[in-house]
Amino acid sequence: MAGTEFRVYATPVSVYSCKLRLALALKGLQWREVEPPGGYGSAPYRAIVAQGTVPALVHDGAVLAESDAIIEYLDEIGAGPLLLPGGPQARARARALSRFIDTRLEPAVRALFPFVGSDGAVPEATRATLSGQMDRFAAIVGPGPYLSGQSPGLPDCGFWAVAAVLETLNRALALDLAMRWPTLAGDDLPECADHLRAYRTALAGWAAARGAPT
Ligand SMILES: N[C@@H](CCC(=O)N[C@@H](CS)C(=O)NCC(=O)O)C(=O)O
Repeated sequence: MAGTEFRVYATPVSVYSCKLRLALALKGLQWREVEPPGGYGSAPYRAIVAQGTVPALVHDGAVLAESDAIIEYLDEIGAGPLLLPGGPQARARARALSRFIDTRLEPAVRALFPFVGSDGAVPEATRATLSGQMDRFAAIVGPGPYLSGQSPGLPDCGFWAVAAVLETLNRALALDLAMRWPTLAGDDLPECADHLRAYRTALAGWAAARGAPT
């Protein structure tokens, strides 16, 4: 990949930005990270990235959005080690886990954001939805040691980012949820540990700015 720059639009607190950072780090790539001009969703940013979401990747004349699509693109152009396993069934399972994390688990976690620093208690229904999705997630995880099998991959990146958010919310909202994860932690991988540490610091700053315990 010599000579081709990877420019990433991302923000410090965005869970999907963290997911992409972990994928880039696992791939051993260098990238230049910039914040979206005017913030995500702004007109100046949408002039560059039509979706208005972070993360986005600018590479070789293309502007790509959606974390899964970006990570699969990096696999397909041969950038660093593959983050999807070999074999159609294993790949389908890894993609299904990643979709579950992005479309079921993460939204159930995100539903707690409005309560951070607010006087209102988390409604029992919101909490029940989250613990239900955590149970379903635990039920679909394979034998490991990583979500994607023998080596860390696409679903691990998304999961480690969401787990960091959940740990922050658990403290900020005193949820008392059991934080036991079914597979190995990204913190044990030297290439991911610093990114996860920086992400947790950003999340703690976000919670503290809202007056919540960190
Ligand atoms: N499915 C997208 C989700 C990206 C996303 O929703 N990112 C949030 C920040 S974590 C965002 O850009 N929100 C602004 C918006 O939806 O307009 C992905 O995987 O990249």
